[in-house]
Amino acid sequence: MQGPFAVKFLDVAKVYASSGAGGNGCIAFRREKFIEYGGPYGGDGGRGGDVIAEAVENLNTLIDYRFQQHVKAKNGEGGKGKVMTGANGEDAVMKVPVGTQIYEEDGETLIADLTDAGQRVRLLKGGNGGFGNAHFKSSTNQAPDFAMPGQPAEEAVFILKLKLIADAGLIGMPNAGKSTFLSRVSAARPKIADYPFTTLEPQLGVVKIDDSDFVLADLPGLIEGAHEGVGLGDRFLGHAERCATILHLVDGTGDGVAKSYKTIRAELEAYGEGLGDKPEIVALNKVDAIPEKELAKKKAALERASGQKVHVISGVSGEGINAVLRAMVRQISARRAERIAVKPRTVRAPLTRAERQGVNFKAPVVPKSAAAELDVVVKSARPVQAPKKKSVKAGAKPRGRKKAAAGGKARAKPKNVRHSAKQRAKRKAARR
Ligand SMILES: Nc1nc2c(ncn2[C@@H]2O[C@H](COP(=O)(O)OP(=O)(O)OP(=O)(O)O)[C@@H](O)[C@H]2O)c(=O)[nH]1
Ligand SMILES: [Mg+2]
Repeated sequence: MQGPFAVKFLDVAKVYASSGAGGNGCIAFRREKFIEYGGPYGGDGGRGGDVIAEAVENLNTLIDYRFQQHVKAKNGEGGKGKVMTGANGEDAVMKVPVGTQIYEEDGETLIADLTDAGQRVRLLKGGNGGFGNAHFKSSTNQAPDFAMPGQPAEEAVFILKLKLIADAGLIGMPNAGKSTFLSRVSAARPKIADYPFTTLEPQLGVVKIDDSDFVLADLPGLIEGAHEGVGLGDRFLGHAERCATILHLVDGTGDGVAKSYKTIRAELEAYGEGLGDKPEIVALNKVDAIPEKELAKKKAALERASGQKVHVISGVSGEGINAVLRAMVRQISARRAERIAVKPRTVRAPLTRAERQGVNFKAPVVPKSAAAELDVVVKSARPVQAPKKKSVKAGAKPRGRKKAAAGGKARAKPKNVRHSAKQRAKRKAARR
């Protein structure tokens, strides 16, 4: 796959979308027996439908949009006589898999990132209906003979890109045993064969271990130079970007396990997008086929190269697999906990007047935890100043509100009292 957006994504689709135009307003006059001067009687046009994108659970690919590239919402109906408003046009809802990103035609300007099932965004707005002539009647124009046309539809081209949302990704050279591992730990049945590049597109499986489960993606094999397009290239690595962890499988039957480990690491670093810093679990695979005297040497070499503990496993015999899965679950749970902590809390609506005045509605909403990290000063509601305390003489009688608080009957504050000229002069003198 070549082209501007071919590099990092498996599933890309181009969609030509247009919203519905608004219906025209109607020009009509009331003409009925026994009703003189019926007057203007034309209704308004209906609204055109919107184009909406919605993430749904049961879709996994964008394949539908390869076959159906045009999405169009219905136009609003024109207004009719008897002041009847035209029907609104139906919205066009584009159902896309969870994890779809919607870009403008350039393929780079992100409009929406649909990461949760049920999430909806309006991509194009339908045109409003035009007013019918009945709308324009007034005392000075009792028989308007004009109406407004409906607003035109909007049109745009969108690029949809799907990144699978897997919790963990399987990375390694071709033939490292990635598909075998996936078929061992999940119900997925990817193709397994003794030649490189058996897997041509990512495969997903749900792994259940102890009380937890997670989604594991088997990604096509990488070879040296993948970031320059050698082999299948690194376009599938986009799917690993959102994983909490990656499981790096190294074929233990081959020579140079450290070298093959380093080759893959170099490809991850070259790909960028933070893949090089992602938590990684390293496993020496196919232990059932490694001669015993070589095992310790290979494990030590791999540990030296990776600088971490290496699991010794076999996708065929099942050896060591549970320990690897548990290590993955630990990293996935840590990431899930992190996400929950960062999720913005629902903000309570300001209740008092002072709170309302203190809210800057135009300010960006930053969750407090994130603000601390970003070193952003989150302005809270303006502090309400505590009333100044007046020194009260000992034994003085409480007056006014204080008297009311003390249980006495407060005198109502006089409103708009007109003072006499003498009183006004006295108050003026006092102010000076
Ligand atoms: N002995 C042994 N053979 C294995 C093991 N895992 C995989 N194999 C064999 O290795 C070969 C390649 O396995 P796959 O699972 O297709 O490897 P892959 O990493 O998915 O390969 P690509 O899809 O081509 O990248 C197959 O012939 C498997 O039978 C293992 O644990 N032990
Ligand atoms: Mg495979």
